Amino acid sequence: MQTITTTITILVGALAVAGCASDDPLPDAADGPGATDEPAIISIESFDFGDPVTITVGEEVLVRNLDGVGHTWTADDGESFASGFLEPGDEFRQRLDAPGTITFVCEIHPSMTGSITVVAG
Ligand SMILES: [Cu+2]
Repeated sequence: MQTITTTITILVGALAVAGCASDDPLPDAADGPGATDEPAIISIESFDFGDPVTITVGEEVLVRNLDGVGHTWTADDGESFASGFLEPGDEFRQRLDAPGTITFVCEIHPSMTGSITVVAG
């Protein structure tokens, strides 16, 4: 009888350890393979491009106009990107291959500015 009690105690102890092990945090899906397939997103909302964005060379940016009026997403350097007129709800996707920081503006509302940094991969 003493032996059975000891065995049960050991089993319960082993289960408790296994339970603790399963509490380890899972790898963040955003860090896994395929994460780079998702573009960085710039949402235009309330006449604001939001916070500066950083991407790696070769990645894409998706600009979404969530406002009820039209905007543009236009690089100040005149060549990196120019979305043209984005109607409310429109999206514009752009891949960027040159490292550096690009400032941009809405040509319709010059007070709307922002920047994106492209870092070498
Ligand atoms: Cu605008």
